[in-house]
Amino acid sequence: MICDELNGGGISLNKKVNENSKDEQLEQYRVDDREKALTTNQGLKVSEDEFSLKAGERGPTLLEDFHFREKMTHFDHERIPERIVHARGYAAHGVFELYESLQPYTKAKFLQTPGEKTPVFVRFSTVAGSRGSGELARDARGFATKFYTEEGNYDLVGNNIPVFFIQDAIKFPDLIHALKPEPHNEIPQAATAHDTFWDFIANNQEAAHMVMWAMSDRAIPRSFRMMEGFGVNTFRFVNEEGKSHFVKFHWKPVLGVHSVVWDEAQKINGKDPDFHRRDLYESIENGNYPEFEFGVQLIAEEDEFKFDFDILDPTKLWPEEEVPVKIVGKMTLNRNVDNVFAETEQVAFHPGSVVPGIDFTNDPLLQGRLFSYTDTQLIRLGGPNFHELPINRPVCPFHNNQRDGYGRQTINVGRVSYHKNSLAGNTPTPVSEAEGGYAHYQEKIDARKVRARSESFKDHFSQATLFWNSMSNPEKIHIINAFSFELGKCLEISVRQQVLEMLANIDLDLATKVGENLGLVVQGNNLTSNSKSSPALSQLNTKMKPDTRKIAVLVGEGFDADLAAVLDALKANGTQPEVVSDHGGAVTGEDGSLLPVDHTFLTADSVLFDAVYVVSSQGKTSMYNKEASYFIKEAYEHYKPIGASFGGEQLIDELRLTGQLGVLTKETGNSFVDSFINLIANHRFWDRAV
Ligand code: HDD
Repeated sequence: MICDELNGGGISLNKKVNENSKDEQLEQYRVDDREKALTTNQGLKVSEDEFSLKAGERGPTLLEDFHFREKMTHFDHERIPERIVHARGYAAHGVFELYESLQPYTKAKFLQTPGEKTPVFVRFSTVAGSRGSGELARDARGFATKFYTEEGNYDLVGNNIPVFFIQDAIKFPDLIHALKPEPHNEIPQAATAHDTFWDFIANNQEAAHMVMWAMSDRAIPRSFRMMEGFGVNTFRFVNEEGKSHFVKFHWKPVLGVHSVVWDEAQKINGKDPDFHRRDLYESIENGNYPEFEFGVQLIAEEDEFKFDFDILDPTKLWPEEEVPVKIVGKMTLNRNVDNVFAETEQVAFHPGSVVPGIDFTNDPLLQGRLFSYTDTQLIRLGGPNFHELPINRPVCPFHNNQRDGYGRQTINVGRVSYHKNSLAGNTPTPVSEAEGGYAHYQEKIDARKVRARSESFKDHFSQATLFWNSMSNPEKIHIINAFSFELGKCLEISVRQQVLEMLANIDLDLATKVGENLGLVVQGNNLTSNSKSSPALSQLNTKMKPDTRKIAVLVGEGFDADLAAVLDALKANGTQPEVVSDHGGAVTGEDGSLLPVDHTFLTADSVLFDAVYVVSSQGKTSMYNKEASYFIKEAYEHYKPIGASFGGEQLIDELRLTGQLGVLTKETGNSFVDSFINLIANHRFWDRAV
């Protein structure tokens, strides 16, 4: 489609929407202040910016100092309310490319032609914490994508967990009140490990399924680049013939789904609370563009009732083995934002921003979401014109009779701002469905108005058990430990006991083991008898790749001259070796060559790396050995691959780690690199005895 008009800062005249359209639009708003004269906001050149205007050098500041007043007033108003949920987020620009046409299912233009590229903007987030909270919180992650399509903005506002805590949006304020820090003391920050959250869960057992995900490794991802995304709610595709399919949306990370361990997550929050945003930012800056494949699960309308769960229930997933995920495209994030406030903070998502061919279902959580998102932007972004902010503008023209309001930027010319009219030829005018006008799917409804929940929504445990059954042994241990940690932080024994009884409804063994850790006895029985499992749910079945993994290379003075070749080979295999030593600057090799040091033991820590490579050094000090030993032991306890060569084996031996699972000491040269890369691709060695 050709965008044939310039609309208040829209894209250039007569230009087809392509992958660069959004960037070109944003370019009109970018300002580079470098090498310019300092002015006030009125454009007045300023001669002095160090001192306020005073009555005498030691006298009071004068009210007439308009420069001081403007500067200070602007500063005083620089903050806006943070998002009530998903406050801590980080975003990037990218492009979505379609592989396979979805034309049989939807008429959405950006999903018709293989090879078609659409600009996107993606914001990842944690849910519970404030804007400044640590990013390794045990929490769901938001995964919100704005597609700037030729038919308007389409927002896919999802999470990295495919189900939700509640079935009806009316309970969302209750859930979030229980989840957020407790109101009497505002503790704890960005954590579910407190009484009100678990009291809510135990008394609203529809949360059983999501809480299993939230206590699993999914809630502590290694990277935004290594987690799945899910639209969660059931949406509807409508094709050109008006036929409808139910659809669930998926993002599958090309690098696979990987997590850190809980002890590591807590330490990272202290060592580098920006760990996830730094990872995303640096990956894009280094050209390691994060990639996610786009998939859909489709159910024909006539098959709506063929499943042993209600497909509109947002606490249920559609097992991939029953309803396969059809991969139809790929998103690549290839550009960091220029300004976090202007873009990441001001972006406004809304699951109700759809294009023709994508529609809603009666999923009662989705229905409530359709109200909440616009409402929240009104307070957060200060009025009804947030769609005019550069990051939110569609790349196609928009015309209507809406006018005025705080911060209005568009200058709508003419005197007509109403429909119907004769003075402007009755324009802007609605267009027919055939011409691209959005028409809601004409679902037949024959019902009474009731405040009720469908009987088909009342099984809260079968899929929680399905999730548990699908976990590998190490994943089960992590879940048991997570419940034990979280409930162990609850002060009320009654809350702990109630949750334990809820767990007994999911799996008695799970409940018993958590009970043992808490010193409590399970009273109830296992309600469910679901023996099904879904291999797609286990992270052990994900893709294993070494790409972009960070290796801490522990090097002291006097390293072997052949080290450089090994480091090059590790880089050639897609990993990122970084040199850590006991001092900054460079270390000197036995042949006099210099190796720049990236970090010292003071500024780096094993939790910030995926693997450790230990190299000998003749001039090692006892302090070096102490620091390196701590580094290696901690990496070992976090199940990470460890390699040693050029005499580094000696330290591994002293630590009694030689021959342990995932510890490589016996090989050299190319064989060492190949074996080490395989270990790194394996991510972790869960069966290691620690
Ligand atoms: Fe929501 C933000 C995802 C249920 C109300 N939500 C928000 C964001 C994501 C999600 C990723 C952050 C967007 C951004 O980065 O700016 N929310 C979900 C998912 C849900 C869900 C996957 C379950 C299917 N949300 C949900 C319900 C309600 C809300 C049931 C209320 C009825 N969500 C909001 C909100 C937020 C929001 C209050 C806060 C900031 C914002 O919208 O822009 O409107």
